Amino acid sequence: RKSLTIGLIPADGIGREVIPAARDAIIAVKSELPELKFIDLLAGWETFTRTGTALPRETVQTLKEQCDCALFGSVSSPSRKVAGYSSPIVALRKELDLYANIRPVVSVQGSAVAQGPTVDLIVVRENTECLYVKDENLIQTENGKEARATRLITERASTRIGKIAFELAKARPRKLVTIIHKSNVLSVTDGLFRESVRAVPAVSGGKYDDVTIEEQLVDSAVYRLFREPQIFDVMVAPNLYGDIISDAAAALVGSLGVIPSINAGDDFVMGEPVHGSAPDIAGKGIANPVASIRSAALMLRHLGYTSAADKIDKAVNDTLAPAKLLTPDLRGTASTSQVTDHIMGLIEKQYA
Ligand code: NAD
Ligand code: K
Ligand code: MN
Repeated sequence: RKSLTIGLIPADGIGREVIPAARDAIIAVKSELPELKFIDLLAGWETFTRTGTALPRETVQTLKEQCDCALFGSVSSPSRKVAGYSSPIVALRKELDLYANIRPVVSVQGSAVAQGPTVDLIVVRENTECLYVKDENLIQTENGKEARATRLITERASTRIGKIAFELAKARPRKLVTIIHKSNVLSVTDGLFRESVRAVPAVSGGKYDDVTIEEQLVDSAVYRLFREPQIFDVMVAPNLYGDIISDAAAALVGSLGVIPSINAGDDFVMGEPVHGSAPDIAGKGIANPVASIRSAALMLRHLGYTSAADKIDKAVNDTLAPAKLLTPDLRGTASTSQVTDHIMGLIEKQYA
């Protein structure tokens, strides 16, 4: 690659405060990267209220035609139904076929903010189906309203997310995949997910023979996650369980504000902090930029720019571990820009 074109979609709330921090971190490692180009793109609730669409056609087109990858911030989706609105992040994952949501949750060594046992796991969340197909219906019956939703699980999507999980596990010291499901109750849907993931080694020609497979019902998985998170290595889950588990795991390492993710497909990757638009702190300049900065590193790593990603991650860890300069979510008093500037300063020092 001669150049690297990155779409920036801050969207709403603190997305607008933390995506610029992630862009700055990428710029700080530019000597490790091809020529950089950034393109600002619109999406989100605010865009919807102004233009009538939460995901303008132009945004999707520019991503497909001009960008190598993208960074997405967070969107403020209303919890009530609003005519004409649907979540742009869910739509983008579908449009770009970003079928894997990869969320590493790691406690920082020596950090005062992470309490309890050491956590080092990856949640691999299926990103395109389950209840997120959003096929919901509301009808009026004699006994009042009745709502139904479709939960879609396919062999194809379960197999391909399974392959991602095995591939990640293979490269890790413990080489363990834990399948998360509830097939004791949902034997058809979760049963298919479980069977499809279990079948991955058999259809992969011995490639994953050294990977151990375990499974855990989703409710007890959450229980064990809180009691003994060190038993997990790579957790693979259908969309909804994966969403919930990764937010829960975030609590173990201090804050949602430090957990990155990528949405990955075979042809495109989009970095995205796991957190939402945080309306309670938006506009105050105190959002933790670490989740977004780490998402940028994860995206670069996925594209093969290992040394650039290593430099960013090291500067982040060297900022968190001494626990001197932290945002309020980690019980500090620093601002978004103070933390970002500190991380940038450490990256520059690594070149010196
Ligand atoms: P949230 O993740 O926005 O916030 C949960 C809590 O964590 C809040 O107290 C918030 O202040 C805190 N927090 C989150 N990120 C932080 C950061 N970087 N630094 C410091 N504190 C941080 O979840 P929510 O409050 O349930 O949702 C708010 C909005 O975000 C909703 O409209 C929801 O639909 C949306 N949302 C979007 C996404 C996405 O864009 N993918 C994901 C989750 C929620
Ligand atoms: K987000
Ligand atoms: Mn979530």
